[in-house]
Amino acid sequence: MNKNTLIKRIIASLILTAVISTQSVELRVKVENLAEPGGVFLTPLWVGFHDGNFDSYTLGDMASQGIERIAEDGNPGPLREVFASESALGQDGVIFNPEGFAGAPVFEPGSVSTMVFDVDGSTQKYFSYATMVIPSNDAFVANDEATGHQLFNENGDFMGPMSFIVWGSQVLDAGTEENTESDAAFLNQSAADTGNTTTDNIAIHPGYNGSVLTLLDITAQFMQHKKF
Ligand SMILES: [Ca+2]
Ligand SMILES: [Ca+2]
Ligand SMILES: [Ca+2]
Repeated sequence: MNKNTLIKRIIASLILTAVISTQSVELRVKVENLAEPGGVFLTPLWVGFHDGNFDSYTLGDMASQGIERIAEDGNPGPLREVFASESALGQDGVIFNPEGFAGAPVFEPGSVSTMVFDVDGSTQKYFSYATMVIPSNDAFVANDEATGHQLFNENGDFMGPMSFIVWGSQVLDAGTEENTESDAAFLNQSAADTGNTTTDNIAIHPGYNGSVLTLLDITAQFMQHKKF
C-alpha cells in the first residue's frame, strides 16, 4: 500500500450524546479508533469547550509548544496550560482509553472510550480536539478553525445531534521533528522529546517513509464523528 492510499484511510470516531438540564448540557463524548486491526493508534484525546477564540494551530504556521508536545509525545499538558490561560471560561479534558497499554492508555484500533462533560451553552459553544497519531515522530490531528465545531446556537441551545469526520488526508506534520520513524513516541523512543528537531511549518503529513512497514499495510483513515 502506498502512502497516498494510506492517508485516505480511516482511524477514529467521536460520538457525543447529551442530557439537557436548565443550567448546562451534559455531553457524553465517545471516542472510537476505527482503524482496522494492525492500524494506527491514537494518544489520549484532548478536548476543549470554549467561546470560539481558542485556536490551537494554523496550517502553514509554526507549531506552538502545546501542539509540539502533543504531536511528538502525545503529551497534552502544555496545550492544556495554554487553553487555561486563553479560555478562562472554557473547560477541557483528556479522554483516555483505560483498556490501552498499561501506563499508556492509548486508543488502539477498535478501542472505544467515553467521558461526560457538563458544558455551558453560553460560554462553551465551540468544540476543539487534538491527538497524536501513532506511530509517528510528530503527526497529529486537531481542528484548525477555532469555530469549526459549533455545539450551541446564539441562544445557548444545543444544536445536536451532529457528527463530523476527520480523514487520514487531514493528518498533519507538526514540523518540529524529522520523520525518521526513530525516536518516535510509543514506538521506539526512550525518552520524551527526543529525535531530530526541525523548524518547519505545520503541513499535511507526507506519509510514512517505510520503516514501519508492518503498520503501513493497514487501513489508516481518520474518521471522527460526534453526536450530541
Ligand atoms: Ca488555526
Ligand atoms: Ca515531522
Ligand atoms: Ca520523538
